[in-house]
Amino acid sequence: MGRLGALLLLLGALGALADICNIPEVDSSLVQSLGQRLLPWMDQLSLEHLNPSIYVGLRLSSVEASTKEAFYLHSLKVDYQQSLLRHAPSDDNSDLQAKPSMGQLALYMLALKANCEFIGGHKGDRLVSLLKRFLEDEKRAIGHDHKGQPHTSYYQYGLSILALCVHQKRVHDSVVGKLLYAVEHDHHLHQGHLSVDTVAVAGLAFTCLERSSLNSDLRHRITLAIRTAQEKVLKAQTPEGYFGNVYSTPLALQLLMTSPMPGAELGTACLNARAALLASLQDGAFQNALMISQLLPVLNHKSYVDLISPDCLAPRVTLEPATVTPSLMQVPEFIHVMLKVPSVWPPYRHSISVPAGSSLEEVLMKAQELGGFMYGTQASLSGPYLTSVMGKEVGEREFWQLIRAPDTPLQQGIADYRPKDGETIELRLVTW
Ligand code: B12
Repeated sequence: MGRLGALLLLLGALGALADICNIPEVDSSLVQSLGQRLLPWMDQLSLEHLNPSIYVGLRLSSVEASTKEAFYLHSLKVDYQQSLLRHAPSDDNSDLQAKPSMGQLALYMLALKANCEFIGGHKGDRLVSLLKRFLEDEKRAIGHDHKGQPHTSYYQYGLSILALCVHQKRVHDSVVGKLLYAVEHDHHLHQGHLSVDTVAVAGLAFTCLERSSLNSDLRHRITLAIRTAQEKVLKAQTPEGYFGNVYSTPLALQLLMTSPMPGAELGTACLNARAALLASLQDGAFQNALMISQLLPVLNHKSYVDLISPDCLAPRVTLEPATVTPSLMQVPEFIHVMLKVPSVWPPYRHSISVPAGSSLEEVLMKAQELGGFMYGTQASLSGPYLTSVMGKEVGEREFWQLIRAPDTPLQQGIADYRPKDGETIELRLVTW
């Protein structure tokens, strides 16, 4: 073989290597400290706080919360089964709005499978048919012409197809067809910009369908849509290395890790994302339990698609509660945050003084205490979700967007974001 041949062979080999998204092992103490942050959340056992995503994340990780984990699953089962009774079968759709939502039921089904439990029996059948009913309802909301929107979101739609799929439960081709159409015509998945999280979940759902040979009449479209989803995620890589933003990168990596991509610089892209994630971990960006739960599988080379046949006997390192070093009592330093709500009349604008390190939620509380400001929240798996400001509740497809002036949407919610001194935070009512 001539020199040119050898060179071509080498390039070919390198190209083939670059097709795989491989995340080299990260320091195990880093993974453990992430896992430890979930432990306090696992003591909160009310329906409002129970979070099936935490259980799924831990089971797909390299760490375990020993007895706490089993008790947590038990609590999930008790609460979710009870709420299933409230979802009495009827043709009236009003009860579909009741808690838990379609996406939460889907996550609960993923949690059961993460414990290697197959859905079966009367209770299981009920859960499956409820989720299918939710999907049918959402399919109708999207409509024949695909012009409508699901009541929840395409994210929850994808999550539900994925959850049914890992339990080998088939949904109608027309249900899968709506998600395929959305990925093929991506304006449906935008929320102002492309939602990488949503595309990633859709891609994971399609990968599960492909591997489980479900909806085989759609096989060709499904294979293409996996590729399209991967390409969209890759295209959304930022100069720092994130896919979308830091918090969509875990789900994006879950998708990219599941299928090789010939001809793309997948390997390098994933290595860059890993480096960016590690830097953000050092900066303490991952404090939110839901975010940690989506990241832990990635650090263990796993994705939700692995729930098709999970390895429930894989050894995991037992987490010990973190030792808290008592901090010295210090006189708190105070900062000023300007809080602005221009979309109400009269517009609200006040400087609020809070101890340094306070969360945005603490700023809102302080403003409410001072008078002239009101807000309301709703518990969600990501934490408290801001639903009303100055008595103005969000309408259909509206939300209170959190903005750092002049125009930067926050990447964290009110409980996690800690404003700096002199910052202006605007609460803006927008449609999505
Ligand atoms: C859909 C979605 C939205 C929709 C929700 C409306 C709807 N009907 O679905 C819209 C566009 C309105 C939205 C808004 C926001 N979102 Co959002 N959202 C998502 C997404 C894609 C899926 C959420 C979901 O359905 N989960 C599954 C169901 C089963 O869980 P759930 O808890 O029941 O779902 C509810 C909550 O998630 C809530 N919600 C949605 N986003 C957020 C964000 C926060 C911080 C909280 C507390 C709640 C919340 O709405 C869901 C439906 O009721 C996630 C992606 C992800 N990786 O999780 C991002 C995500 C959770 N959102 C995020 C952010 C930052 C926001 C905003 C704070 C953006 C902003 N600057 O204003 C706002 C919330 C502001 C507020 N009012 O409190 C981040 C959170 C990162 C973090 N550190 O925790 C994520 C991870 C996206 C990302 N990659 O940046 N979001």
